[in-house]
Amino acid sequence: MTGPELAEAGRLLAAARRPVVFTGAGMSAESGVPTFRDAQTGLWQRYDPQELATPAAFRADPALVWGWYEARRHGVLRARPNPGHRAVAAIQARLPETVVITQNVDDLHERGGVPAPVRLHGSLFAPRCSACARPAPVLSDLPPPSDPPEPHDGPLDPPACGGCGAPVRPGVVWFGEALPSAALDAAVEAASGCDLLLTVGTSALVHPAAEIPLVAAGLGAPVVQVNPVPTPLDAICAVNLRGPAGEMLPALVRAAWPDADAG
Ligand code: BV8
Ligand code: ZN
Repeated sequence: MTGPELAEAGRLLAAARRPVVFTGAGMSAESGVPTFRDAQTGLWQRYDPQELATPAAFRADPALVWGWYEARRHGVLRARPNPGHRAVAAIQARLPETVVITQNVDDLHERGGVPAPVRLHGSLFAPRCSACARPAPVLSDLPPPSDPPEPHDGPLDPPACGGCGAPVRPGVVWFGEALPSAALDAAVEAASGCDLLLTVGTSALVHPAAEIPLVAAGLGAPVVQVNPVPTPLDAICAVNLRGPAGEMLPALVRAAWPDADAG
């Protein structure tokens, strides 16, 4: 995509000093990490992700839910950051006040050069005890990603907490659970003070995360969306870049800073 949209988005980015980059599952789609909209594979296709990602599902069948998260963690370990992740890092390198806010539980922003994104929904790499919240070791039975193991695809008993013996759970936010208040506060603060919000690869259907772009727009900051399809955010966007993040974000960085290396 060239044309007026990209030029306008590039102008807005070049003029920004405190941008927010807000990302969803589409950010990692080109890295091979399925989005929540994508059909699940294997055993998991029988389940609705929004049902599996709940405290009730874990209570009912800990091995099923732990197995699902281990399968997703294996998938992320085999994945690589895509040019979109690197372009986000290039924006932050150019504009140090950039705040990256993600709904994703993969670690591809960090591996793509953004050391500390604001994580609204937790991480696949921060397991903790489901009873006493004691952090649990990330299973290091996995060899380095260079030689990824056979994908795990089935129920798996969660390990027991080293402190109280209760089942360990994934360090993610499940539906019906509150977001970590520090992360939510940091996200609202960044969106309230930003001079541009870039929303990338989100369907903006899950709350309260979906309200972050509205906070920025409500305070007059321009919003630029990167998504191959329309979303509920279209109406508040100054520019809609209709395409995949891995192509649109490097093109946007080049449009803003023609001399820049888009990462
Ligand atoms: C809570 C971690 C209360 C786990 C996740 C208000 C209105 C309506 C409902 C609610 C509301 N407030 C609360 C609710 C209930 C619920 C909710 O929002 N339900 C929705 C479904 C209606 N919210 C909650 O339960 C939240 N908690 O409210 O607690 C409370 C409060 C105080 C005290 C106690 C309790 C918790 C929500 C968090 C749940 N956890 N993830 C896990 O990952 O397993 S949410 C999870 O789903 C993701 O993190 C993400 O947020 C969401 C998926 O959305 P996206 O990331 O946008 O991905 P999606 O697949 O939908 O879309 C992908 C997009 O990318 C598409 O648009 C596609 O076109 C695009 N795309 C595809 N390829 C590309 C691309 N874009 C660019 N490039 C590409 N290549
Ligand atoms: Zn414990």
